[in-house]
Amino acid sequence: MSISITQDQIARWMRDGYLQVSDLLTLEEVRQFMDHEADPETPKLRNGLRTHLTDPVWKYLAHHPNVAGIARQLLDGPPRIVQTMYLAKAAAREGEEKGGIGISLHQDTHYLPNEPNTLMACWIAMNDTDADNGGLCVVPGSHKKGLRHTSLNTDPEHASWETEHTLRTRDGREWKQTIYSYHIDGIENETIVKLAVPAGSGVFFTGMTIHGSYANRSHTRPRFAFPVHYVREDTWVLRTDVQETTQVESAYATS
Ligand SMILES: O=C(O)CCC(=O)C(=O)O
Repeated sequence: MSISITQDQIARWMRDGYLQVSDLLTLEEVRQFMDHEADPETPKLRNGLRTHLTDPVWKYLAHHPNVAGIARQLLDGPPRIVQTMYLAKAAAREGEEKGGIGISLHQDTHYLPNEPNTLMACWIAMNDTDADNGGLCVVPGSHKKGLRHTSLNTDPEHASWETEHTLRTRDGREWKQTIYSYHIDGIENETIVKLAVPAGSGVFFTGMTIHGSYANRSHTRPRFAFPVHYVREDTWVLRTDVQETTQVESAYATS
C-alpha cells in the first residue's frame, strides 16, 4: 500500500512551495541503494542525468509509488521523469573546516526551463541529514514571487560551474544557452529554513521554490541525497539533453 498525502498537506505545499514527507522509503530500501552505490560495478550503469534509464536501482526509485505517486497528487496529473541525481557530500577531514560543498540557493526552473512550468522535485535523504552535514535548505513561500535575478556563484561554500546547453521549443526553434551555478542575490538569512530530513524521508518542492545547501561541517557524518525531477505530462522541457522525459510506470498505484 503506497503513501498518499492529505488535503491539508496539499494546502501546505501550495502555501510553502515544499512538503516534507516521512518514510517514503523503508530503511531496507535505503540500505539497498547505498549498497548498490558502493558496488564497484555500479558506475558502469551511469548515464548522466538519465541514469534512471540504465540503472535498475535508480529506475526503481524514480518510479517508486510513494515518490512518483505523491508527485502525481501534487501535479494533479501524471508525472514524467526528467532527471535523477545522487548527491553525496563527504564529511570534513580532520583539521579541515568543511567537507563536501553545497549548491547555492536557486530555483530549478533556471536550470530546467519548461512550459507550462510544472517542474518539481522529490529530494530523498539517503542518510540522516540536517544543517550540520549540509542538509537541504528551503525558503518557504518563495515559489510565489516569480523567477529571481541570478548571478554566477563565486562563494567557495557552494559549487561553481558553467555548461553550454542546446534548448529547443516545441515548434523547433533552437539556440545555445550557458547554464551556470546560479546564485540568487538578496535572500535574507532569516527566511532560510534548514531542514532535518531522516534517511528514507523526502522533500517535494516546486521548480520555483528557492532551495540549496551549505557545506558539510560535520567531521563524522557524510550526507547522501537522491533527487528526482518530474514534470506533468503536458509539459515541454526545453533543454535537449533531458527533453525526452519518461512516463512513470508505478505512479498509478495511488490514483
Ligand atoms: O542536495 C543539495 O545539496 C541541493 C539539491 C538541489 O539543489 C536539487 O535537488 O535541486
